[in-house]
Amino acid sequence: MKYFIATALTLGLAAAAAAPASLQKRVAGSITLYPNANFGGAGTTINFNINEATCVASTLPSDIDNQASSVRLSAEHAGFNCRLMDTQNCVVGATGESTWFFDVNVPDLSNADYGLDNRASSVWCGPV
Ligand SMILES: [Ca+2]
Repeated sequence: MKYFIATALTLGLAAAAAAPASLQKRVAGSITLYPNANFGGAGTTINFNINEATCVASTLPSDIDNQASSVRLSAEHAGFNCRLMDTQNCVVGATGESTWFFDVNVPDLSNADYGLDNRASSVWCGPV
């Protein structure tokens, strides 16, 4: 009986030691910001390959900064979510506002659920 318990413990420890690498989430995707609602106008795409919550765009190019009215993800419900901040560097605080975390396309950022039309200046994404 002792032999079996020791074996089980050994196997258990081996599995635990291997767990961090095998459980680590890494997700690759992209988010595209459009200047008009319903994905209208020339999109600006931000690609990412991340294993934790990351400010994937601390600033935005001048042709989309404070102009985004809709956003499309590389895939919906695909193991990551994003949020848009109205500040640079993904700062959310007393003066910073942001959208909710979303893992779906948002055709109209003026919708009350998001309320960040023409205001996004940085983008945060993370695995879920
Ligand atoms: Ca706009």
